[in-house]
Amino acid sequence: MSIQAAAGRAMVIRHDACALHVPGAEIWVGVRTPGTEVTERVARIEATLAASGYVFAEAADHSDDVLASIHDPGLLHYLETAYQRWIEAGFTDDPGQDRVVPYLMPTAGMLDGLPEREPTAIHAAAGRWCYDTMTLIGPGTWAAARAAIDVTLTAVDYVTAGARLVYALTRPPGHHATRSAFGGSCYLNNAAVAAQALRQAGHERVAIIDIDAHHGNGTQAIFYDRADVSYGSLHIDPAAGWFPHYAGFADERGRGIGDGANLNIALAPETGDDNWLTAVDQLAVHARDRGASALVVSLGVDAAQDDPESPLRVSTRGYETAGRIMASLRLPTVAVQEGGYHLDTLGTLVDATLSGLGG
Ligand code: SP5
Ligand code: ZN
Repeated sequence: MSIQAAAGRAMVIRHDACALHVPGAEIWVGVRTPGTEVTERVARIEATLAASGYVFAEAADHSDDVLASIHDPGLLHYLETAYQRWIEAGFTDDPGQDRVVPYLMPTAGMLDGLPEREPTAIHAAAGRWCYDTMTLIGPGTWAAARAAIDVTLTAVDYVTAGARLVYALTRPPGHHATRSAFGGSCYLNNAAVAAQALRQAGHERVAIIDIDAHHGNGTQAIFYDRADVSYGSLHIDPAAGWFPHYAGFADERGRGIGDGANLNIALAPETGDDNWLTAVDQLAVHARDRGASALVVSLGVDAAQDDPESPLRVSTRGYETAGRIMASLRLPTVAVQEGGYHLDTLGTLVDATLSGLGG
């Protein structure tokens, strides 16, 4: 493997299959809306980075080893087989639903202590592993999500081989996926897989900094009881009524030996650059204080000015500064793409952040 990228410039890892996920819609408050996590996102980011002269490499196939240590095998098996089961059950014709969508979720309150059984019907299983109605499964969903894991693990390989900064152009995103549940347009947790792979490559302590506009409840949950992988996130305040609503509060600091390894900074609508960057600074200090020797950046750009999914109003220059703040940690870094939905500025925002991260 040759590390061809110029000093200071991120290398980009990609996979054609990340475009195969076509959610088709998001069911939001019961209404079928077009959705914003669209296939075109990757093409837009790729076009901008290619025009800026980044060096690209194709993802290489990787085994399920790391993936299986992050996610419940039941979730992996479900995601791999759900669409085929849905088709075989005939839902495309009757009632006319061509994507896997849950209709019933077995919440803790519903079960009230009963064992969680594997339901027979696929339309019941659809709510066994998924916690919202916005994260649909289509024919290419598994292929794309699994390809994003190969993109992520290939990025880790390059960093392990000595690259300072590698960008994993992942789609679908991952930070809302927990060990055994998916949602928030995420299926498999790419950033968590990156952190775990860096641990297995010999980094005793890994830091994750999540700058996506939303709290990465999945990543937080996966490492909540651990001291070796810290998680820091700045995000739109869930208490102000924003997804994921039930997580992302400042008093969530980790549990047991993980106490203090988790840091949430919740920000008000219309926060803008100054206070957003102050929070990025605090996350960098936290990552340094935890003694990390490698960094994973959950690089969502949906806090941007024009993004339809958040009101944080961060500028392109703000993203570049955020990159520079994180680069000041001087750690080998894997940046993993999360959200970002304003197609016309998506590539520029990612480019700006990577430029800053390049130091
Ligand atoms: C990875 C990531 O950024 N996931 C974000 C998931 C949050 N989606 C919440 C969508 C809420 C409904 N949006 C409909 C907007 C109607 N104006
Ligand atoms: Zn987001």
